[in-house]
Amino acid sequence: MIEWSVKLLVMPELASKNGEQVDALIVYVHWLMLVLFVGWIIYFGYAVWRFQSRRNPKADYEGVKNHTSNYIELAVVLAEAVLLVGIAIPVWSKAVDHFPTANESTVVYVMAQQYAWHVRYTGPDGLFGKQDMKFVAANNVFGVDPTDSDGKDDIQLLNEIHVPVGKPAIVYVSSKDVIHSFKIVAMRVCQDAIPGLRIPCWFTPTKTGRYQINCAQLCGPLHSTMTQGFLTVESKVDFDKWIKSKSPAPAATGGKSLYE
Ligand SMILES: [Cu+2]
Repeated sequence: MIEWSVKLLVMPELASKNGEQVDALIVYVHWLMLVLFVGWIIYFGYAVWRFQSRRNPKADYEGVKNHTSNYIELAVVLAEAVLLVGIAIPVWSKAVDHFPTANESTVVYVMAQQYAWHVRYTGPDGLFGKQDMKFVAANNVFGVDPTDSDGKDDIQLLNEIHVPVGKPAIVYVSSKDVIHSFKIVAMRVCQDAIPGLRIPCWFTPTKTGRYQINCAQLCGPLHSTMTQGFLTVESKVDFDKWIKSKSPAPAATGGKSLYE
C-alpha cells in the first residue's frame, strides 16, 4: 500500500535505504490528513443541515450534551501520538544517533561555500589531514594543516561526490561562510552546514545514478546555483576506478589565512 500511495502522492525518486522509512512516515501522515479532511467535510455538511434555522427557529443555549466529539478528538490525538512516538522519533533517532561505522562506509567531507560544494576524500591511507581554522585560506577551504602527512594524499573536488552503491555513506558537513544546507532529495537526507561545526549525516544509496545536490537554506543571491553539485552513485568497480583517477589535492601553503 505504501508503494501505491507514494505513486499517488507523486513523491520524488527514492534511491536510498534510509529513505524508505521517511517516505512511509510521509504516507502515514497523508492518510491521517485524508481521514481528517473527509471527517471535517462530513461534519460541516451535517452541521449545516442539523442547525439550519428551519429546524431550529429558536436558539438552544445548552448546546451539545453528548461526548462524541471528545472521543473523536481523543482518537485523533492517539493516532498522532503513534505517528510521532512510534514512527517519527525512531526514524529521526536512527538518522542522528545510529551511524554505521566509518570502516563500513564511504566517508566524505563537504565544505559549503557561496556558491559551491567542496568535497574531500581521504587518499589511499584512509586518513584525513588535520584541520584547523587558522589554515583556512582561499586555496585551502578545509583548513588542512599543510605539514600533516595524513593530508598529503587527500583528494579534493568541486561539486562532485561519488559513492559506491549499497554501501553506507557518511558525509561531514561544514560551511566556510554562511549557513547552507546540504540536501539530496533522492537520498532523503538534509543537514545544515554551519560555519565552525562539522556535522555528520548518512545514507545508504540503493540505486546507481546521478542525483542533484541542493542547498536548503537561502544563502545569498546566487543560492540557486548550488544545484550544480551532483552525487554520482555507481558500482564499486566504477567508484574505485574513479577515485584512482583523481590526483591528491595540492598542499595549500602559499594562501593567506582568511581568519587572521
Ligand atoms: Cu547555500
